[in-house]
Amino acid sequence: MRRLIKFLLFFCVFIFLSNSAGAQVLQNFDIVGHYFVDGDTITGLCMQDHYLYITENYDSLRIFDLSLADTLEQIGVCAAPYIDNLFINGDILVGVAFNHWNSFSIFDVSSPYSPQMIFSLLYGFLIIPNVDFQGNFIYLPTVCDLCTPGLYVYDITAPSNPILADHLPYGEGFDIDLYRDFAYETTFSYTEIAVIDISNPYSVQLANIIHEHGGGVKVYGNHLFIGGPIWYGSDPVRVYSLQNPGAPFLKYEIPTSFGNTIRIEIVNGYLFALNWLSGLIMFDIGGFSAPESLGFVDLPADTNFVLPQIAIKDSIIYFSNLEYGLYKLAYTGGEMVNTGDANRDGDVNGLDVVYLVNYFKGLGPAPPDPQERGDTNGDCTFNGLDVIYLVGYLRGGPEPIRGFCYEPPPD
Ligand SMILES: [Ca+2]
Ligand SMILES: [Ca+2]
Repeated sequence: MRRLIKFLLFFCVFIFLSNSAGAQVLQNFDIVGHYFVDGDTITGLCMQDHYLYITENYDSLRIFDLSLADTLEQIGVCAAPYIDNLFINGDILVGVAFNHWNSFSIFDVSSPYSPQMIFSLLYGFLIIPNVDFQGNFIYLPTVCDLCTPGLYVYDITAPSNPILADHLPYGEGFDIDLYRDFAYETTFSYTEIAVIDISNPYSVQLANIIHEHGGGVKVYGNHLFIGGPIWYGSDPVRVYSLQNPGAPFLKYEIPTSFGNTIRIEIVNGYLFALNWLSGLIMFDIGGFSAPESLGFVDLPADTNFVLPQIAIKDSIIYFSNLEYGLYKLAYTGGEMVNTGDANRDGDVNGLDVVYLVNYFKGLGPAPPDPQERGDTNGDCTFNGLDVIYLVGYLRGGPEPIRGFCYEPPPD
């Protein structure tokens, strides 16, 4: 009953805020595409390589190949009932629901031209806002109606037949991210962050509790970023060090102008704080300078309590906005740092390896911004290991990343 009251309150205030927030304000962003505007409902959104995945009208999964054209070129579609958010890991796409009975579904997207729903759980989860993957396990923070809330862990070694590995009946889960042997889970009470030992996915243990507000959560490098939740309009994004992953300590606070950060995405040192009322703020958190706000987008608010998602490639951002469709946004605030592009010619390729090798042999100039463009492994030092990392990337390894290297001055 308490939960029902909370939801009704949530919804009523949402309607009030939705009606009072119709304006569209952008700073350092342009809307360069707007799709599905005729009453279509876009909820889930994610990207992998050059494929964009969305769920539409609570009934279908659509896959687009972004390499084919500037417009959206649909190449695959399948039935996908009641999905609010999408998360992808390799050939496995997981869809989750907030307020529908299809709690979570699994799709095989090994062929993007013919995606298949291979599993769907009609259970009693009321809300699964987020999902994270590690190995063959998925981690679902949940609010439940017909089950006990908390963190559910499924073994998806056989993705069409997920097996419940463990359940930690702690709190009502909101958002989650994983780092090494730990999961960091914010809860629907928004008053604490649970640190959960997941070294044995069949026996996960509560390891620590951070008594602070928590909405969106994201691990980047060896730092944990926590957004201020719904109702906390002025909460900053807090940055915790994960030097000791089981006992994060607060290192820095990034002020936000509109708080309510229910989701955080970070790509190559650029942090996107997604606001509950359908906007986002972009911060530069990479390199050695103090994080700074680069711009924001404030679009018409949703009319339902669904968490927006974004997908980012280069300086293009796709943003799901429920009944207002899918937006394609371009960042116009200047050149974004392309880590690995040591010679700053716009591409990351073998010439950058040559450039770095020459520099370390004393035969050529240092890269412009050596720490930001040359520190390809993001460990906040610039040395020969970065050349090895860059060569690894060009041979199919992980992408170069900018580290969060800022050290706030001592108090
Ligand atoms: Ca280059
Ligand atoms: Ca480095």
